[in-house]
Formats: sequence, structure tokens, C-alpha cells
Amino acid sequence: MRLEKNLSVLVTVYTETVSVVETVERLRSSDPGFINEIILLVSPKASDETLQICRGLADRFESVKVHVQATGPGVGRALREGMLAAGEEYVAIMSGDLETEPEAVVRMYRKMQESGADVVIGSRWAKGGGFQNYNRVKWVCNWVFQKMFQVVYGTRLNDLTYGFKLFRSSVVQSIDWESTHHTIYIETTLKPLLRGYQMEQVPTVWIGRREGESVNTFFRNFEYLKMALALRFDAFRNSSAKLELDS
Ligand SMILES: Nc1nc2c(ncn2[C@@H]2O[C@H](COP(=O)(O)OP(=O)(O)O)[C@@H](O)[C@H]2O)c(=O)[nH]1
Ligand SMILES: [Mg+2]
Repeated sequence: MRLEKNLSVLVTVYTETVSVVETVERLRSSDPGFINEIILLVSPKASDETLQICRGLADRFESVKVHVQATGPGVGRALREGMLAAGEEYVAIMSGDLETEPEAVVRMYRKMQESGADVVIGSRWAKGGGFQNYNRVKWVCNWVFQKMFQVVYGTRLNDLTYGFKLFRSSVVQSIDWESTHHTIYIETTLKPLLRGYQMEQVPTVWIGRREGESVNTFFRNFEYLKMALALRFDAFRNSSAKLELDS
């Protein structure tokens, strides 16, 4: 396999301190040499402590950069700014709260090289993946959602809502992203899927954060549902319109 330094990793950071340090250290120690840059996308509302820790990581490691998001709040805006700032052929997105397993980035990269895929998603529902310290009710709701939308989208991908994945940069650049907040996680899987890009998945275990709290709310689940239905409906309408034009 080619060993090229052509991977940008985008890590979103809001309230994390020790978790972001461990994320960077584990990314670096598991990397055989693919990662060229790790961009810490820091919320403008992050504490001085969080920002100092991120700047400290950038001083310590040449590959680490800090980008304080400038277009407004929300993890969607942070990732969209990061996608514009990323300079490499491949881009990974993940969280700085250690709920996204740093070692899985290299597994995604290898999967992409082996399969020629355009996008590789992390899957908590694939064999070998899983959840630790996840709320039981959320776990059941998540399972039902995944099963339903696997049918609606006709896909074997079985974790459509997880915000942990790897893209070819050309895919990221070819799509108009619209989410400002957490729906970016479902949008970044469903839009490439609808465009017909080759998608693969690797198993990974989600482990509940040990530090701070999620800023995601229960209400946002309805936004996921709304986006999943709207994107499917739009794609259906566009393909019907195209059929009419062609006939
Ligand atoms: N830069 C940035 N990061 C954010 C923002 N909101 C959340 N994050 C980070 O994005 C990651 C995922 O957010 P989290 O609240 O844990 O959501 P959940 O994992 O979906 O429950 C965490 O590392 C957060 O610190 C934001 O507005 N800006
Ligand atoms: Mg989280």
C-alpha cells in the first residue's frame, strides 16, 4: 500500500480539555504516517482553558493546527469551515470528546485504500462495533431509526447518524452542505449516498464521554428525522422530474 501523508483530520472541540489532548496523542500514536494535519475546530464559545490547551497542542506538534470557528455557533458550521481549511486529498471528521475512537481513523483510511471507496463511515452497529455507556432508551431509538432508514435509503450501511467518517476531498467539495448544527452528521452520510458515491463502513465502538456534557439535545433527533425524509423526498422528486424531461 502507498504510504503518503495525505490525510487531514478535523476534530471538533467545545468544552473538552484532557479528552482533546488524548484524542491528538492517540491519533498520532496510531498513525503509521498518513496524517499530515490535525485541525482542531474550536467553538467561539469555548473556555480560555480549552483554547489554551488546543494552542498548547499546536505548539507541541507541528501537524496540529487550531481554527476558531468564525461563521457562527454549531458543530455543522465548525465542520464546514474545517472542510474548507483542510488541504489534503482525504478528510476525516471526528469529535474531541473521545466518543469517536481515534484508532479507527487509520482503519477507515486503510479500508478506503483497499476498496477504492469515496466515503468510509464509522459504524457502531456493524459486527465488532458497539456502544459503551449509552442510554438504553437512546440505544433502542437509534436501532429503530437505523433499521427504518436502511430500508428508506435501500442501503446496507447501518449507522447513518454517526459523525465519524472519512471522505475523499473531492466528495466534500462537490456537495453543498447546509447544516449548521448536529444534523451535519446525518447530512454527511446521506448526501454522498444519494449522489451515488461508493460508501463503505468500518466497525467502531462509541464510548460515552468522561468529561463535560453533550450539547446535543433530544429535540435534535426530530431534526435528524426531518432531514433524512427531506433529502430522500428531494432526490425522489428530482429523479421523477428528470424521467419526465427524458421521456
Ligand atoms: N467547534 C465546535 N465544536 C462543537 C460545537 N458543538 C459541539 N461541538 C463538539 O463536537 C463534538 C460532538 O458534540 P456533542 O455535544 O458531544 O454531541 P453528541 O456527541 O452528538 O452528543 C464534541 O467534541 C463537542 O465538543 C460547536 O458549536 N463548535
Ligand atoms: Mg459527543
